[in-house]
Amino acid sequence: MAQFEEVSKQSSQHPKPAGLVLQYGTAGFRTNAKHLDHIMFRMGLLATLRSKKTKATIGVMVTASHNPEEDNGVKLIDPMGEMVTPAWEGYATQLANAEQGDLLTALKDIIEKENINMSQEANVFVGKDTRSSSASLSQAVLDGVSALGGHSKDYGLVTTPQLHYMVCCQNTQGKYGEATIEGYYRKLCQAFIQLTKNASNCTDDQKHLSVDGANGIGALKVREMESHLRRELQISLFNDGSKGKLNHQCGADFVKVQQKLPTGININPGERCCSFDGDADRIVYYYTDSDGQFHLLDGDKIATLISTFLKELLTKAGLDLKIAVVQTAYANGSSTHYLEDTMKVIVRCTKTGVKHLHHAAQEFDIGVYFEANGHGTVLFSKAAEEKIQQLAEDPNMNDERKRAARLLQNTINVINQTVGDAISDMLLIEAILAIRGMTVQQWDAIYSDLPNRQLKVKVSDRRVIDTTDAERRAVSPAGLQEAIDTLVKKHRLARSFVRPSGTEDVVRVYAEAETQESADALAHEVSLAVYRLAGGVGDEPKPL
Ligand code: G16
Repeated sequence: MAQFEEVSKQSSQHPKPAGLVLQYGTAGFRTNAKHLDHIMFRMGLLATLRSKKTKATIGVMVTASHNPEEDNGVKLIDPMGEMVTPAWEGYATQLANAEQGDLLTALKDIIEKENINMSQEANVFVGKDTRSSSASLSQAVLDGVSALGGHSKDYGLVTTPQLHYMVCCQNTQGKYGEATIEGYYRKLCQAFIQLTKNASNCTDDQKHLSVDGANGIGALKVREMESHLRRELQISLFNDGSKGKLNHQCGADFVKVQQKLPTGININPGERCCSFDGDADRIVYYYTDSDGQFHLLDGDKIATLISTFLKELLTKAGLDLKIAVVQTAYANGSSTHYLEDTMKVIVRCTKTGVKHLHHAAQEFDIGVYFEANGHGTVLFSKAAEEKIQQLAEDPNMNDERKRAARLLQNTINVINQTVGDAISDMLLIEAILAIRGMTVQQWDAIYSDLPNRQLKVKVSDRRVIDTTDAERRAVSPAGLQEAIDTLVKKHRLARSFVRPSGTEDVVRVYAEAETQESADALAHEVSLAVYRLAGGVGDEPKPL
């Protein structure tokens, strides 16, 4: 077949280094950019096959998100804008690791297993972040698509969630929105402006927000969007990429893990700030108080703010819809208690990775999902959206219920339901704070986080760690969980778990306890247990 000859020919321009084996991780392939050219070409091939199989447009985003500038990676987007399904993650790994001479066999194997009609048209949307390696790597994706005769549309520099949104718009024939960047800004900003009309006496101070763009794509896109906001939100942008390095001492991951201000930001005590990550799919908020103390409002606090707002609106609208919050093991214990005991909402815990949270959230009328690291969104079932619309349009309905239904409609429109989206989440949070006349301090005071600490441990092969119970317990290596259990017992209100990262070559350690000293000590003790029992490399972890 001519198509396969073309694949053979083109793949020789994107050869696989013999023996290199990479796994599809938490959010696709991710490693140093110099190892990724063949992966990108092959993901172009795979996306084309997926498009032929689903008869829909597929997305390929070239990004390594929160990782350092020298890394890169790829995220595959399925027709409704969600992450690609697990079976196809398996195919991605097979195709990525087939030696050069075995590539056609691996490709034909997928075609046969999935019974793909190769004469079916294929469409692939491609986007990239601002890393220096992204231009040539996204070209490799485009080469892969064209080698299999697929059509591609190159969106160039976009945030990951913007590409997810484009894919969903395209496959819903514009029902979800227009598949253009301008269309995205218009839909989100119009909804934001409608929402903020419900805020009374909002001062210029309350409309002001400082944004740390992580020196990445999010900064560029915030600039692009600003005019659509008609000064209803006034943004001071820091780390806009004009001088600093991507994600270096800044961005959502740095702020969350280090629990401190990013460099390159100038704020006064009490001022509201947020940080995006390198591809703008995560957001965290923070402020400093008059004593200079740093206060973080992470994904858990965001989920609490949003679900409280939605629950109140549902009550006012008189709508009986089931709302749940989905978290991971990283969720602060205080947030889970507050949600379950005070707010009385259903809480679910899944493995790390938005694909898992997204899936769990789909089981409810309204599923609010957030990882503590600030990656999350809200999903509304079709039935829930219809009920809200009926109510908003019912001529016999009283004003208060109608107003609540309209607020819910605009809330739906400001949210990017395809995946966590820093820009969309920021607009939603800003709208909620404005409508409720709430300061960042009042939001922070909803509950108090248990002190916590996250550490990374280098081991020779992180796959020796296997976990169960939504990653809350380690089943291997032998003795590790028992060691963690013993260490946890030494501290009050303590909890700790370990898991291999799916985006970096490290084991992650999480600990929380009654005091910061206790959380720090526990995190260090557990790190030592990982180092000793799971093949640590380099120096032994030192106390904090
Ligand atoms: C990705 C995933 C997130 C996950 C994070 C860290 O985020 O999309 O769901 O929480 O990696 O994963 P891990 O702990 O396995 O390294 P991003 O923003 O880096 O794409």
